[in-house]
Amino acid sequence: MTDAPIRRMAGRGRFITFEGGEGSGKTTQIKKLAERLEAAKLRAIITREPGGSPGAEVIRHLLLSGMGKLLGPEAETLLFAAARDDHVRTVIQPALVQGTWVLCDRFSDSTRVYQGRVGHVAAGLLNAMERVTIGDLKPDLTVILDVPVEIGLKRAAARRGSAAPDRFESEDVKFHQGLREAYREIAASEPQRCVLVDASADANAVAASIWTALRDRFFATPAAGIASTA
Ligand code: T5A
Repeated sequence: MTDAPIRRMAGRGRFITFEGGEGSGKTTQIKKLAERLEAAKLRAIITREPGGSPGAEVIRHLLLSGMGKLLGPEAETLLFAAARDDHVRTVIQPALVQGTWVLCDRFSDSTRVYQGRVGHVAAGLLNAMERVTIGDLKPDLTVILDVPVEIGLKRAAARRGSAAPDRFESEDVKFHQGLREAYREIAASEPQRCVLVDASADANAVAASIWTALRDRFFATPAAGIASTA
């Protein structure tokens, strides 16, 4: 595919988050996008949640092992928030300030969906946690990968091989269906920030849709903050 001229952008880097249910292909697509940005001579880092910084990776281990679940939904939510706080302060914000693009595998929408919508943690607690951990930091673009639950779970199982399913993969199909619906609702309610991408297609077709969304938002017009031709 030929791209419209990609131009270097001045100032703060762009913050792009990837969301979706289990096995929706976030990791695969983030790598493809990073390669594409690198080819366009834009500096980008890949990171993830929970985790992404040394402190947050320790908490990730606790959460995915199921330890957080034993503490109850509110305490588990606080652990996600503690990990996010460290990740935002030590990795995401410094990179954005330096003009680096940040591609993040899951962010606050995951908490809204997994702990809030499906896990029934009260909105008041989620709002308070967001104020503390992310403040005004909103993704410039959130790519929501939408795939039927059975396809996503099959992909996740194939990738996992003989390893045991983690804390969330082991939830029932109704839980995963709820995740999908909640993500679709977020995409519909925040079209400025979110793009819903059909992730059941092959990986290169999905990557092409994501690139089109990026191009339209960030590279199409001088008003989008373009400084000079790369
Ligand atoms: N969580 C996270 C919360 O509950 N609250 C929070 O606030 C946060 C931040 C993290 C878990 O934590 C929860 C959500 C999660 O359950 P994780 O290990 O990081 O867990 O796992 P996930 O984010 O769910 O990611 P997965 O690794 O399961 O899946 P991905 O990254 O979406 O998918 P990917 O790219 O690894 O692909 C899976 C397999 O499918 C193939 C790949 O090759 C791979 O084998 N694949 C495709 N096959 C066919 N067609 C395509 N288009 C394909 N794309 C990928």
